[in-house]
Formats: sequence, structure tokens, C-alpha cells
Amino acid sequence: MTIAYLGLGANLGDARQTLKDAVVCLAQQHTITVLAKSSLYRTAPIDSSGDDYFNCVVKLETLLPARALLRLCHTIEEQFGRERPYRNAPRMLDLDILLYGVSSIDEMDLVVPHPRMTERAFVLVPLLELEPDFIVPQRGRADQFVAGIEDQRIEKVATCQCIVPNARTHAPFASTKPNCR
Ligand code: A4P
Ligand code: MG
Repeated sequence: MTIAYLGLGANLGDARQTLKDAVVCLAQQHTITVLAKSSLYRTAPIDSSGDDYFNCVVKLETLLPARALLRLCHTIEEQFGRERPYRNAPRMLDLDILLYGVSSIDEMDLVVPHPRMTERAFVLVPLLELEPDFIVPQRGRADQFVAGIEDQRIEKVATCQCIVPNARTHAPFASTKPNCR
């Protein structure tokens, strides 16, 4: 079993609903167990155009090799109507493999850790929400990159009233206030 992290993004159609549906779609795969999902975030397009994006990060456990996980990501993107007219084009759904265990992969169609993950608020902020002490293989602590992304607009989207455990302390209900995911 390998722990992997996927970055999900969308800015065409009902992007917010698409991300929720995509997480359900991932959870329905027999080859994947979704372990955690970050909040949804509304984010300004970075090196891209169009409407604001919705982004989140999913932590999963899988028996799939990295390349098979990439194929699955592409299949799910297609099911949600993904088209690729040009690089960084607005999209119905993007699924990127951010991390695959501690693997370092550098092939033409698969680079892991994702090469731009530490430069993007839409990845770093949800990842740090899930894993405040995360170490990116070969790059070190994820939180050291936060200073470099502070000018990128990102806001957490309140979607429900769940109370979640405090990720850093693992205390079961560290907050008594509703913590919207
Ligand atoms: N590929 C290589 N490595 C990976 C990987 N780790 N995970 C290849 C997924 N795919 C990987 O991907 C292009 C090629 O990258 C594929 O053939 C795949 O085999 P794509 O999904 O067709 O296109 P993409 O996602 O536009 O490319 P890329 O390079 O991942 O783009 P970025 O850098 O992730 O930027 N702004 C906001 N606010 N939110 C966003 O989600 N996304 C982008 C995409 C730009 N700006 C954004 C957002
Ligand atoms: Mg992609």
C-alpha cells in the first residue's frame, strides 16, 4: 500500500460540485481508499485564465503503481468532460499526483513530487491543512514555502458544520466551534 496525495482543481461548469463529485468518484474505486480530504478552497487562477478555481487535496491509500494511478486520474478527468485545448486552459477537472509515497519519479509524462506543488497556494494550503508537519521528499518541510505564496489569493469555502479533529495535536475535538470544511 502506498500513501498518495492528489491535487484537485476546476474552474469550468459547477466547479465546486465537480470537486465534491470527483472525491466520491475516487472513493468508489476498489483500488483506492480515501483517507482524508481538505476543505474546498476558492483560488485565483495562477498562470491560467477564466473564473476563480476551486481546489482541494485528497490523501489516499492505494495498491496501484504510480503510472496506473495517473491513468485512473486521466480516466476520471475525461468522465468529467476534461478537454485540453492549450496548456493551463480553464478546465472541468484536473487531478494531479502531488506525491506518491516517498517516490521520486522523473519521466516524460509523470513527475512526482509534482514540480510546481511548493510554488502554489492552491496546493500548499490544503496540503498543510491535512498535514501541518508535511515533509516533501527532496525539498524539506512544506511550511517553509508558505512565505513564497502569500500573494496568491485563496479562501476556504464553508460547506458544512462538521467539527474536525485538530490535525496537529490529533486531539479528537480540539475546537468546540463548528469548523466548516
Ligand atoms: N504529468 C506529469 N506529472 C504529473 C503528475 N504528477 N500528475 C503530465 C498529473 N499529471 C502529470 O497534465 C499535463 C501532463 O502532465 C499530462 O500529460 C500528465 O501525464 P494536464 O492535466 O493535461 O495539464 P495541466 O494540469 O494543465 O498541467 P500541469 O503541468 O499539471 O499544470 P499545473 O502546473 O498543475 O497548473 N490556478 C488555480 N488557482 N488552481 C489550479 O488548479 N491549475 C493549473 C494547472 C494552473 N493554474 C491554476 C490551477
Ligand atoms: Mg493536471
